[in-house]
Amino acid sequence: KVVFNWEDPLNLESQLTEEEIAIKDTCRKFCQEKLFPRIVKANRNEEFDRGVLKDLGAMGFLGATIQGYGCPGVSNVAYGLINREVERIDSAYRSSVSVQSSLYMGAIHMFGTEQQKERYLPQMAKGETIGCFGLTEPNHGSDPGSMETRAKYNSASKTYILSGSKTWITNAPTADSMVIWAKCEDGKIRGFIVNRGSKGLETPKIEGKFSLRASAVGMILLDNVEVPEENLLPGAEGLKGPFSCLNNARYGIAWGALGAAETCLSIARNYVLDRKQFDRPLASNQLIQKKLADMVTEIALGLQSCLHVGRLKDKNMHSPLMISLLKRNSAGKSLEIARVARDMLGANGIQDEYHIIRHIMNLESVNTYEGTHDVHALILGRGITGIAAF
Ligand code: TGC
Ligand code: FAD
Repeated sequence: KVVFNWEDPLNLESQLTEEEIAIKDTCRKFCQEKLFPRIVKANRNEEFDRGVLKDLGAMGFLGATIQGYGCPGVSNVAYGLINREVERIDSAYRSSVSVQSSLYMGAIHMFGTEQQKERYLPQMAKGETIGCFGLTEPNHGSDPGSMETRAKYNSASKTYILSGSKTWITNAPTADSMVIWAKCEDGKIRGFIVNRGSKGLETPKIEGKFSLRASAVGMILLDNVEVPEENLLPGAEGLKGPFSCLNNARYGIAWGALGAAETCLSIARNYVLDRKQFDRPLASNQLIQKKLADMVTEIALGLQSCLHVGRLKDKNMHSPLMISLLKRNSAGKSLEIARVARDMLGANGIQDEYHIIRHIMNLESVNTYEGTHDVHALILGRGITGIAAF
């Protein structure tokens, strides 16, 4: 007889390979033992810890899908499972994985020269150096195609001069190296590797952030920063450069956000089983049970769709629209699940020792970055109707 397991109601485990199960279990143990004990304090005090990236790197969780350059070359499903385990603890830690793996390392791996890959990827895989990805600007968030950052070629010095500003950049204040997207004189967007220490480069931290408090987010100010021509990523031309990196990061977020929702579900379930009102456990009320049933259903269906697209991705049979559908669904539903879970804990739900309020605050960002919930609706709307509404 098949026993119903509320933590894995559709038996996702049975659809994973032995290697994927081993990666998931190792990652879960690592996250619960090494990351969980740090997070309440890190979030409360707004502390970003470089040691987290080193620890993740030592475990082989950075740039995990890349073959070679010190990376293990695991499946896209395994990458998703890593994101899910890390985000069970906190979206800020998963953000570090997304930015380092999919956005920074992904850009260099997909579009860089052999020399760039050999120089940057192995250190980034170990978490010894930190990368970031500068696309968003103060005046251009959902519409990066209108960016104002410019790159001008100087043939005498064989350098590009970058000027402009980027904002809301994860890891910017601590990054050793940055992938910056800028418009060249021919009007085409290209990617450049800009290293810390470059003259004219500043990366102020954005203060007063009440979401993803365990990650450092900042601006990148480029005042005629000179970069050698060998820092151009030669394989990327036009917006499809940054968007190709975003496809991979958005796919990982789709798994990750559901990990945060699973944590909220589990805390809420334990709470309503323990807590008595009107002389009986909260869990014995129909309203409470319906909420749990809705959460379990959305998480299970969401994970199945992530698994499905992950398998298609491994065969290169996915499309960016599938990923928009997943990212929008997972981020939006996980935020809703976290809010319902918070409500089930009453007043205790707003206290950080119970974790759910932290996940809600984080998921607000997750629902906004890498394309807002509504922008992904518009991407899907264009796919459905053929009409761009943005
Ligand atoms: P559009 O005309 O649609 O496309 C321009 C060119 O790009 C190609 N393209 C894609 N290629 C690969 N993958 C995708 N997903 C692609 N989407 C578009 C497209 O084929 C075209 O190529 P070509 O050769 O014809 O030139 O461009 P648009 O300007 O109309 O775009 C509109 C829209 C809404 C799709 C787009 O701008 C968008 O996605 N906006 C959202 C912005 C966004 O996601 N920003 C993310 C910043 S990074 C971040 O948030 C990191 S958070 C980090 C963390 O996890 O902590
Ligand atoms: P806007 O584009 O100004 O949108 C504001 C509102 O208007 C949203 O609700 C949006 O859905 C809506 N809207 C926009 N256009 C339309 C339209 N045509 N029709 C209907 N509604 C519309 N960026 C990076 O490049 N790198 C990073 O590492 C990075 N990290 C981030 C970390 C955090 C914590 C956060 C919060 C953001 C980060 N971002 C990063 C930026 C992120 O990608 C942008 O915030 C996001 O793309 C939205 O842009 P915006 O904030 O300028 O909002």
